[in-house]
Amino acid sequence: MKKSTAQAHANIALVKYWGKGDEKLRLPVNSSAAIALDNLTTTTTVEFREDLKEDQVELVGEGFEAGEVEKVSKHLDRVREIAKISLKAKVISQNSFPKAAGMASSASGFAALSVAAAVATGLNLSEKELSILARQGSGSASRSVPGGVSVWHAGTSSETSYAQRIDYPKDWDLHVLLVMATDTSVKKVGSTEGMALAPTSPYFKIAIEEAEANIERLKVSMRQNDFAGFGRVIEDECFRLHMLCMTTTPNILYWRGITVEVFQKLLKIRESGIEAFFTVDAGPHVHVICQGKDVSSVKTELEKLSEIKTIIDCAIGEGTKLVEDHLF
Ligand code: 2P0
Repeated sequence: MKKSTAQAHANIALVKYWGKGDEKLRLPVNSSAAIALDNLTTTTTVEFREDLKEDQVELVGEGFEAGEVEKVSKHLDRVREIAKISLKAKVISQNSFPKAAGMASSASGFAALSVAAAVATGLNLSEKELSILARQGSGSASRSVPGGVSVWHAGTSSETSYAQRIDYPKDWDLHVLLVMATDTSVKKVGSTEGMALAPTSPYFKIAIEEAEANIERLKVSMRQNDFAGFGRVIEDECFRLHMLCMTTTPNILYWRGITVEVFQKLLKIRESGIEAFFTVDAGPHVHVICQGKDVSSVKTELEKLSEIKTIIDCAIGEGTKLVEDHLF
């Protein structure tokens, strides 16, 4: 069996995934859309070997958290089942970004693992099949397989729930600024745990309809080269996700004071004609979507807020690909 290494980018959702129709298969309750981030990568090397009695799994640097090694092994089982092999694997993975960056590494992690493991067994899966495989490890990983700007079709079965790239206006030089606040001392509710509560919100059903409508609005804004319209959908989606979180039992509040301060600063920046839009995932940090020409003015303004620690500028990342430099 050959040793294979894949590199995947993290992604940030424009239309959010928050709720599963099928927990085991990770079928989402609604379609979602995302941008892959070029600066945030996970590189993973996989080799299936005769001499191993158990999977040997390592995350360079910070190490895995409780339960993560089992999730990786379970994902390798999915690949073993497709490839019809029983060999255990050695896996080494490395993130280009620290956990403190506030970005989950499960999307890039399971996308890189899926591609590296599939190729290591000799399987020749299509991008669609790889997206379906990655989705079962972590839902958002389905979108890191195609990369670029992608839509994950909710689908009605495992075979119909996958992500693919969509076109956007060529002259949109899309950038995402990851705005990291100093104070993140908020009770952590992980995404998997948080989204399991979504059906307890009285607004759950309407939120699903709203998400599907927002996928369409997003596509229309891109077809019509309407960047302001694109931004409106992104901010509506930010509020849709957090409205859901705030109205579950128990309620989840991911925002901190600084989260709202950044929103207000961006609204002010927009008054001067700069098109920069906010979104927030399952945490307190704001992500700003703007165009390359406006990155430095937006950064300069946001850095004036004393509670901002650092701002990471990302352009659009590619899809998950094989690389030659193995980690072992
Ligand atoms: C998203 N998030 O669309 C949403 C918005 C976080 C907030 O997808 O349970 O780690 O592994 O399928 O993919 C994070 O959820 O969840 C996520 P699982 P995942 O990006």
